[in-house]
Amino acid sequence: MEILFATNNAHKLAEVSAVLGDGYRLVTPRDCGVTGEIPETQPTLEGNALQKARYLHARTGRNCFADDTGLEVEALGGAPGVHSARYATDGHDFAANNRLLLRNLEGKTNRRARFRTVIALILNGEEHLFEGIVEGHIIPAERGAEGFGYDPLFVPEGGDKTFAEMDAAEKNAVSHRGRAMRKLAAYLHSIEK
Ligand code: ITT
Repeated sequence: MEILFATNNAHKLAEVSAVLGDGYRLVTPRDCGVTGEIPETQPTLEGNALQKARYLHARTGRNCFADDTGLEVEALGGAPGVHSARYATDGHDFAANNRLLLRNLEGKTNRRARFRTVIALILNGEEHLFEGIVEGHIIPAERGAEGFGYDPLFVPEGGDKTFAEMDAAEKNAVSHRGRAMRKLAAYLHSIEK
């Protein structure tokens, strides 16, 4: 089956295709002639995931899905949350976002945080949502060079490596996106039977 994934983030694409496996051919917005930013202007992850999927579905008519992810830090009242991409600046400046996060957590003993992903799937015109959450904590300085975004600062519960110290398979096994994607993959498998 061919399915369109509404992302411009190459790291996400690699993580997601590893979970879906060989039975699915993932195509990108660029492959379908849709270039530029896909709007994500809603106040929730659910709203943004649906907005991105609907935007692409309206332009291509294809089966598609989109993911929106936020880092929710307990001591910051759930921030940066839905604003995770543009926490420090207008663009996707991962280094600046990480610096601001560390600055805002200075002196705080509660470092608990979680990543939450919502995936919106539009399949044969019907919408479905899948959620994945991973609990963990924010460490005081970046560690590791894999992954992207806040990965160098996030240690998932039950281990001591950051996501940026894991390869894609290790991260997918416990991550927010891996969890949401396995729900999506199980749904696709169930309807193909
Ligand atoms: P697309 O919208 O093109 O898919 P994006 O990078 O904007 O890519 P999101 O809106 O879902 O993706 O994510 C918002 C931000 O959250 C993103 O820019 C990263 O800083 C952070 N983020 C998302 N997933 C992450 C992950 O698995 N690990 C670390 N940080 C992540």
